[in-house]
Amino acid sequence: MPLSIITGDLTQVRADALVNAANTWLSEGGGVCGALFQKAGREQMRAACQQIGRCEVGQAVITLAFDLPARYVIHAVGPMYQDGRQGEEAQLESAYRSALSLAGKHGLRSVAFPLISSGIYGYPKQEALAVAVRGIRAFLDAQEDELDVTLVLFHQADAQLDPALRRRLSELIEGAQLEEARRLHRMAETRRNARYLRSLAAEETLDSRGFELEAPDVMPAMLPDPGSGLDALIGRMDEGFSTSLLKLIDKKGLTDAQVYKKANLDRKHFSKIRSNPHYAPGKLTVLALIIALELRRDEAEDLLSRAGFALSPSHKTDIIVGHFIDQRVYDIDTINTALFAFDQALLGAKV
Ligand code: AR6
Repeated sequence: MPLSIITGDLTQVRADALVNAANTWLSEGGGVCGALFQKAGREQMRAACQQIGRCEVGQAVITLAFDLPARYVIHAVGPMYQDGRQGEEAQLESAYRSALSLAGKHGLRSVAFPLISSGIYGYPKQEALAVAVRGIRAFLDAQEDELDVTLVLFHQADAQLDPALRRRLSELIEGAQLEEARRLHRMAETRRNARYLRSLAAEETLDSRGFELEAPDVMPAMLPDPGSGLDALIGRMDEGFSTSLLKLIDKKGLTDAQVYKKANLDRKHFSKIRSNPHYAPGKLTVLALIIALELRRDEAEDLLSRAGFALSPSHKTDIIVGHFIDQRVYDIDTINTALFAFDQALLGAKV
C-alpha cells in the first residue's frame, strides 16, 4: 500500500486515474484543472463534466481521461480556504477519501493526486500536505486491496516542514558534514605522516652502500587468532536478514499486514521478503521495516547489518531516519515528508 510523494507535472504521470482539483461546477479552471482539461482534450472533457453537472465540496466524480496517459480522471472538489475554522480540514480530507473510494469502486490499482486546494483555493501548503497524507493513509490502512497512491507536488518547495523540525535536521546534517570534513582532513594528515615515516624507514633499510636490508619477520603473535570468535561470528551470520525480521515480527506480536502497511511497502514485495530466507533487501526497505517494527537504534543497527548495511553518520537519509528513531517517532509518513523535503528517496514507496 505504498504512498509516494514526487515532484512533477501531474499530467505527465502514468496512473490508472489522475485526480483533478476541481470546482463544484466541474468547469474548466486554471491550475492543475486547466492543464488536465487541455491535455485530455478540452471539448471532450467539458462535455463529460457537463453531463455530470455538479459535485459538492468534499466529494468526487469520475470521467474518462480521453487523451491523458490514464484511464480516468477523478474530479475531487476541495474547499476554498478561509481561515481554517470553517471545516476546511474535514472537507479536504473528505475530498481525498471520496476520490480514493471511487478508485476502489472502479477496481483501479494506481491513483495520482495533486495537492488539492493548495493553489487557487489558498490552502496553506504545509497544512494541505499534512491533511492529504493523513487522509490517504487512513484510507489505505482500512483497505484490503492493493492501491498505489502518488502525491504529485508541483514544486519541491511545496513540501514545507515544520520550521523547528527543519532547523533541527539541518543542524544535524551540517554537524555531520563538518565532522566528515574533519575526518577527511585527519585522514589526509595521517597519510602524509605515514608517507614521511615510510621515507625515513626506507633510508634506514638501506645499508651504507644503498642496498636493501632484510625485512624483519612478522611476529606470529600479530596474526589474527582463527579460534572460537570466528565460529561465533559465522553462527551470527547464518541468521540472515529474513529470519531476524520474522523473529522480530513475532516478538512484537504484529501481523504481516500491520508490518507492510506501517512500512509503506506493497504486499507482493513483503511476501518476497517473507518467503525467501536469502532475500537481499535494499537499504530503504530495511529502514522502512525498522520504522514499522519501532526498533531502537541498537536494534536497527543490528537488523541493518544482517542485510549488509549500516546507519552512516554522514549520510543525509541515515541522519534523518536516525533522528526519528532516537526521538521514537515511528510514523512513516512524517519521516517520508522530511526525507522528501531534504530531497532524499522515500522509505518503502515504489518511486
Ligand atoms: N501538476 C501538478 N500540480 C500542479 C499542476 C500540475 N500541472 N499545476 C498546478 N499544480 P490548483 P485548487 C499544483 O490551483 O487550489 C481551478 O481553477 C498547484 O501548485 O490547481 O484546488 C479549479 O477549476 C497547487 O499546489 O487547485 C478550481 O476552480 C495544486 O496543484 C480551483 O482552481 C492545486 O492548485 C481549485 O483550486
